[in-house]
Parts: sequence; C-alpha cells; structure tokens
Amino acid sequence: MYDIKQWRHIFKLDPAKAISDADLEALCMSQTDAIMIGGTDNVTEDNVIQLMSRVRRYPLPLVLEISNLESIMPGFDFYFVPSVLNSTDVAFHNGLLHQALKQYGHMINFDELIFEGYVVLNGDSKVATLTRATTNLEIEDVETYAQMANDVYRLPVLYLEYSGQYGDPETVRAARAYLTDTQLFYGGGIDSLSRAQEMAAIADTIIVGNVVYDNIKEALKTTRIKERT
Ligand code: 1GP
Repeated sequence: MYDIKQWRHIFKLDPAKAISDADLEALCMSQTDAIMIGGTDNVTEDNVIQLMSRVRRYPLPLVLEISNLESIMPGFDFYFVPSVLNSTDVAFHNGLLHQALKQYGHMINFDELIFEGYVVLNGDSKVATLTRATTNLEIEDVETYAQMANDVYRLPVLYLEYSGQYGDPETVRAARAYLTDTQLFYGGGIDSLSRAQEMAAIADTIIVGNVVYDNIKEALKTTRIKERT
C-alpha cells in the first residue's frame, strides 16, 4: 500500500487539457511520487476515464481529486476529497461529500479516501470564483485555518491552494508552524526547480500543475527536489 505521508511531489493533470503520449510518459517515468487527476471545469466521466487509462500503464500511484459527482469512478488508488475551509458556500465544505456518500457510500473503501482541507488563496483563480472563497486573508487567518485543520478537524491534509499564482512563502511557513500531524500540501505557480525547492523546503508535499502544459521541461525539473533528500 502506498504511503501518502512519504510523498514530496505530485503532478496534477487536468482531464480537460490535452497532453501528448510522450509528455505523459515523461511525467509518469519521472521521480514524482504520484499523479493526481483533477480540475475545476469541464471534468467529465469521459475525459477522466480516458486520462486514467493512459496513466494506468505506468507503475505509480494515481489519485482522483473529486470535483463533481459525474466523474467519480472506480480504478484509482486514492480519492482526495476537497473541503474548502474558506468557501462561503456550504456545498464546498461538505455538500458535495454528502451527495457523493449518499450515492456511493455503500461501495467506498474509506482507506482510499483522503479528506483535504483546502485554503484557496488566489482570488483570481477559477477555484476561488467557483467556491466563492474569501481570499483576502491575513496571515493570522491562514494560521487559524491551519490550527483548525490540525487541532480541531484533525484532517490528514491541509492544502494551501494558490492555483495559477506563486504563493507567499511567509504565509506557507506561518501555516506550517501550526501543523504537527496534518500533512501540508502546497500548490500554485511552481514553474521552475528553484520555486519547487523553495516551497518543498516548507511544505511536506508540492503539487505541480499548469507548467506541465506550458513547459514540460521545466515541469520535469521540479521533480529534482527529491535528489536532495
Ligand atoms: C492546482 O495547486 C495546483 O490545483 C497546482 O497549481 O497549476 O499553478 O501549478 P498550478
């Protein structure tokens, strides 16, 4: 069984975006720890199943990050369920989860389900708009979400999500200081090895998304954080 706690690097692939076989092979054969399939819009049963079957040729863990009910399907190693702690819409706290359990609860293996506390920090991102997240947060607010995740909800994962924008290392470091048990995921704007190294030195796990589609060479270089450990 895979141990998520050991993961330092994840490539997040958007099923709504095209990727060549050669690029996908390079990602899957790289030093990354896992592939996560997830996106904000146009995630369908069809494009998820297509991408899943292509990644499944390679021997690395595969995660579905749930974005809607239509695209949930068996065949993944893990299912990551986001709960956006700074969303103003209850659907993104537990509404989606409630519907998913109502429909699929009888067939879920809960060892494969990981609940992620998200804090969405880029107000210009699609995910911030969709979830109606309050993103004008002070550092103390982010620290409080970290405390909430670690000490109150006791979540396995806190995900600081800057999607599309490189985040503030001070904010990430401040959150980190509150986490003793909860694993810290950082995602957003990692498009070079130096940025990957900077955030990997603070967070437990970094998530690399867009650069895969913008610059595959730089994307692959981000996995080199692992050469230092
Ligand atoms: C998005 O956190 C991930 O959900 C990664 O962000 O696409 O900006 O790399 P980027």
